[in-house]
Amino acid sequence: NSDAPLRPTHPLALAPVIAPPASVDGFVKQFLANLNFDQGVSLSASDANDQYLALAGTVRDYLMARWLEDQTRQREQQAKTVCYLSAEYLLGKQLDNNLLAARLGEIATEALAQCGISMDDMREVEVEPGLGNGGLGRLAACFIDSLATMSVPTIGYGIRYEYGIFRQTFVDGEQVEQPDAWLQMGSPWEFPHPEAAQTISFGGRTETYDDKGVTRTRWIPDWNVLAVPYNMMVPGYHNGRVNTLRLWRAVATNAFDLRIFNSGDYEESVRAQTFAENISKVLYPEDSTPQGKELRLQQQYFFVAASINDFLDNVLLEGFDLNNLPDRVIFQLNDTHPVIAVPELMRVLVDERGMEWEDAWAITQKCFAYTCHTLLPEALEVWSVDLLGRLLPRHLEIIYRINDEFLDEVRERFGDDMMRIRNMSIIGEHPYRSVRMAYLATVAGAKVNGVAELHSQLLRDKVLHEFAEMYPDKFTNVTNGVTPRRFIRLANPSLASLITEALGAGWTVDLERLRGLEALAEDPEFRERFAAVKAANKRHLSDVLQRRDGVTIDDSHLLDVMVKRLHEYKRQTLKVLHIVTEYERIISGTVAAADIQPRTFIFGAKAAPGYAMAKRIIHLINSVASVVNNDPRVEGSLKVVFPPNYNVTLAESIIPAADLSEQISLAGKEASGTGNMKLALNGALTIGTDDGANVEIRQLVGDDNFFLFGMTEPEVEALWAKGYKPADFYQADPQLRAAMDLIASGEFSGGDRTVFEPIVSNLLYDDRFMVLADYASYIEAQAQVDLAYADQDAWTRSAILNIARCGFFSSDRSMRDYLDRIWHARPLL
Ligand code: GPQ
Repeated sequence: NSDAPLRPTHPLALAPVIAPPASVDGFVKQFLANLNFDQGVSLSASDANDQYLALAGTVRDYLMARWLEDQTRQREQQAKTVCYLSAEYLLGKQLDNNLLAARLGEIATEALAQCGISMDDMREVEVEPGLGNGGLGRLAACFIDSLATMSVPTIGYGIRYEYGIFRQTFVDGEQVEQPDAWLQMGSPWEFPHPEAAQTISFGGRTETYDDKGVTRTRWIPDWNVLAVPYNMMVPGYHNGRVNTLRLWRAVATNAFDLRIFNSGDYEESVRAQTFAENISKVLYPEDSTPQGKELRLQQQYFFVAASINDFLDNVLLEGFDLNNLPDRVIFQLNDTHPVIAVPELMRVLVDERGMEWEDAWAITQKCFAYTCHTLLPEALEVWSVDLLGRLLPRHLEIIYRINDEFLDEVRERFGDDMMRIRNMSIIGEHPYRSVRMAYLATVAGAKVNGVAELHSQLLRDKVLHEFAEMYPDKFTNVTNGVTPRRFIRLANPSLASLITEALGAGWTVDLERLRGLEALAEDPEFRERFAAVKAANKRHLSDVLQRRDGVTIDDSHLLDVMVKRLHEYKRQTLKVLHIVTEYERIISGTVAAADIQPRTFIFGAKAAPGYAMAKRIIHLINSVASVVNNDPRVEGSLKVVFPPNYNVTLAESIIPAADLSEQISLAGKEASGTGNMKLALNGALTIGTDDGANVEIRQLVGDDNFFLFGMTEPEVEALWAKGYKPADFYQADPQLRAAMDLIASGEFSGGDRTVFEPIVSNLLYDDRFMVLADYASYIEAQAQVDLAYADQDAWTRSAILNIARCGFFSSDRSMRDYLDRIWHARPLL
């Protein structure tokens, strides 16, 4: 009978999955097959991009068997799955990472060589997917790497932006943004699955109806889009596991209207398509300042609705009892961007799956946990009730009901305290009625965590103190971490070899083993070898910058590094004031150029395109650079380098070369920082305030190996309370006055005093982030840096101790903390 399924007869068809042989020969064959059959070119006719795409395809082929096996294993075991919901994943390049995970590095390099291709050329061709802004997005990428390495069943859910973070260029020292067309030359690491698309609805209204005597609500939306999943492999390091990153692309439900097209109105015929596809068109380039844009709310709902429904429809087995959902999944909310997932899960459970409200709410409260990444009040996302109600009317109703019941609970607990009710309400009334997404996440989440000890403390004591009073057990801390695979093993291969030689290879997955370097810090020969690695990394950075931007750096200089998004609270202006101070001291004759420790200052920073002050500060840095670098009086003593378009790839060259790590935010403003961890783990000493994870870094490395300066958070508060007048600091400190006056004089702007006047007057008369108050202390700490660096051998010892004592900052440890304190999930067998 023709309906009977065909039984496989070929032996290969009986194997679960197939993988090419892990040999140079096997690799060559697979590579050439990809080049011929997938790229459609012969080796002799291929260009570097063809070769790169075929190479990526080959690496994929090796990982494929493990990926498919893991999918089967995860389906069979039905273990609790971590669903990480994040609007950003700042992945960095994939080729080296995946070669390393699959232990294919040497085989692939040799195989390519046999085909006359250099691996370095392939690395150059790859474009990094910049699907995130900064720390928050890079953290998500480190976390999924660690979860795969720890065999934890995980799905990373996010958005496949067609354009990632803008490419930064400088024109006359000012930032100009170019679109990041990262998909243009092909994207070999992703697998689209149009057959698994989800339909995502928007707008319309709600209505009640009678369902066998029960009144129920339904949502009648008025437009929808398709969410098409693009899967990427997330290979674990040397453990044969491959998890999935599933990014959603928006596609129109009806491609275009043929009737209108045929009538000749081509623009109108594709209007719906353009409209729908705009949803995943571009990453919002704001960092720590959400812009209340309608399209952004569309993006947020789009990706979380697709993710939740994907999990319920496709990951759960048919007939799964949703009462057991908390045993099967935890949805981790990476900041407030995905928080609209809370009412979405409620809507699905109540309206679509017919669950009672109380039961659905009990389940929902166990399925979500929320990570907050900020302390800046202006960075807490709110959506106007007006917009939310127009775009997602049913979700707004659900939020109102959650809030009503929550406020009843508040009254029950604390009495009819109007002030408290107003403060804690999920709905804010001023300046307009709005939904406070952080409060919704806090009420709905099983746990709320900050990202460093100090940050979590300040969340409990300040930002969310009334919630912490009500739910003390909800609040916890998980200090951030970074993946040692990408940021030590791959970025700093010479250091990695040195460590492996000394301690064995286990440190890559057990970073506390770096403790073993403490003893070696006392060994002069080891110190010498470490110093040689640092010098080689500086020369490598110099080569990279020479090729990229036509600038070089001198490996005899102290390399002073400040790389992070441009933000006033991070205080790049304080760094500029230090540079200008050093410059002024030399040109005024206060010190002889020959008497100072030669330094190269390197900046990397993008400013949000709409953040005028941040862009002006970029202009100032570039202007100071161009004057300092062209003044023969300071030649050989001071150099300022600001390569454009700082990204993960450039970070991987800068961080291993750094001597000094600038972590100089105003205390109480930086939630954690993660660049601070990467730099310390690569043997840079930190100059920093008592802020974010700096606090924990200093505790671990010890005061002798850290340059602390500035006010503490309580001192900052006290100064505010007393009344902060920055101009008083200016008046009282001649050195500060000289530096500020030099900027105000037009020295760095061709005599034009207007260009940087807004920066100067902001510092003098407003200075929200107390740059002037911390200036003297910073300059003093920098003098200590110079003194310390003069003793190269002692400096090297401190650098090694920094590495030895920072194993805590592995994202593997962060993942263990999330698993123990929040997720209660387990590695797969
Ligand atoms: N962070 Cl709220 C971002 O990168 N973007 C954001 O929108 C917010 C926070 C950062 C934060 O500033 C750093 O201190 C953290 O180290 C990082 O998130 C990861 O937690």
